[in-house]
Amino acid sequence: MTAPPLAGTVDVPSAPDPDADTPTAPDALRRAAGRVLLRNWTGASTVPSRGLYPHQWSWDSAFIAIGLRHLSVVRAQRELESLLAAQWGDGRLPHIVFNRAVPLDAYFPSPDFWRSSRAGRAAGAPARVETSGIVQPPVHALAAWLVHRADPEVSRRRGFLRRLYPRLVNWHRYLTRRRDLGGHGLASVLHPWEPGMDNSPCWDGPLRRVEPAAAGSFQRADLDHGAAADRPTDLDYGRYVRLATDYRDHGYLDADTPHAFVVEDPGVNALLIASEHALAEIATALGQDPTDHRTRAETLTATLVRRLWDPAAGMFRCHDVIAGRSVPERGVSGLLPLVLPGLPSDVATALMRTMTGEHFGLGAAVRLVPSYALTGNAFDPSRYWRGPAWFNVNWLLERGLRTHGRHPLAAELRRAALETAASSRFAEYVDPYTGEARGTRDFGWTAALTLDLLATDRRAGASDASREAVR
Ligand code: 9WN
Repeated sequence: MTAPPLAGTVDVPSAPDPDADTPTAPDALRRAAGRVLLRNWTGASTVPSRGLYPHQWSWDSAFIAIGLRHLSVVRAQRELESLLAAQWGDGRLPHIVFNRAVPLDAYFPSPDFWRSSRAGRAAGAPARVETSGIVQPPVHALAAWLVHRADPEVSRRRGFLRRLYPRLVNWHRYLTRRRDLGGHGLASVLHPWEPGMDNSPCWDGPLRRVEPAAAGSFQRADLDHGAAADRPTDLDYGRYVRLATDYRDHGYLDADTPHAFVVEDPGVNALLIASEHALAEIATALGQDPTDHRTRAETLTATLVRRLWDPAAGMFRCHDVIAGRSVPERGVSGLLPLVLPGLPSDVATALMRTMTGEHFGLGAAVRLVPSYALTGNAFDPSRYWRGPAWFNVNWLLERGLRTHGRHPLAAELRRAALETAASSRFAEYVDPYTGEARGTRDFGWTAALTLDLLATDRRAGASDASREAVR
């Protein structure tokens, strides 16, 4: 694959020696992370990985922008702008924006599988760029707000929030209106790729209803870059392909597709609420009334707790809408509502107990929170979302711990994430017990969130009074 050209127009610190040893000192780590982001930048956005994921991914871009703001606020703004430029007329933000310079066989499913500009025309797919037709968790308004705060002056001068705000509002409207397929006031996901935790054991039950696409009818590209034992199985892929094909063949129209997979995921909804809080901040900064956003955030939080909280488990559960029952597996998305400031305090306390208890083991069995319960039958420390620890998830939980006042535990988690990012060469994910690298290396959000955690650590260490500022 020919790598798309790098744009050299935005100021980014120069790269350190690529052959240097594991960068442990904060400055060395910062430079090494910056080098990954520099290499993964394509001119308008950042690829998660040059080999395995050579296009722009939706929630990756949000996390990457959060880190990029420490290197170049303009580049961080452009990261989000380029993603939002591919928004569909119905408000959806596609989970992949394809780079036309990349050969079709570099990633599967490629643009000729999704055929968005034709198949998605009725849903308002853009004509000029090819995208996927599904979505990923809505971290974007939160990212936009954090990027703005990094340099409000540059943001104002470029009209950053003013241009993004209506698009972000439409994005949330799509999720709250068209994706409330359960009819209970929460957004549903229609495909295991949508919650971003593709191969979580939480999807095993709901996926059993899906007839897999025939094995020879598609050609995976991921196994060219990753170990088969770390990736989803062919059977899972067959089901992913079937769901995406059915959606495409119904014009990506949510109300018209006979969905075989509909799940309410606590992680997706928690991020929607966190982003709705961010929209309230953005509206205020633009001199507009934030009340609707605040009210929606409160209502969604109450619905999330009412519908997905499992007090006996001490965590949130996914809900299989088609089967009409809660998913018994303990996936880490059930801990993500900890990022919410408006969570009832008994719920927040129970979540933190679960995070540090036998199932997730933080601070005892493991130093980073695994993607699935250590005690679960399907636990596998290496396989995609079935046990390994991911950096974006741990970044969110670190933020949640600070939000709910657990500063020493947050600091420990931060240190563990920083050390592991350094020792794993910014791995995509790691074995939660050993910290050993899994998946691809030089992964975009691992590098970006390293920059953000370094900045948080510096400020948190400065003085107690600075804690508010790091939120
Ligand atoms: C499918 C890009 C993406 C992440 C997801 C992660 C993985 C893709 C894949 O990579 O998913 O979207 O091919 O497996 O699961 O969270 O956004 O980094």
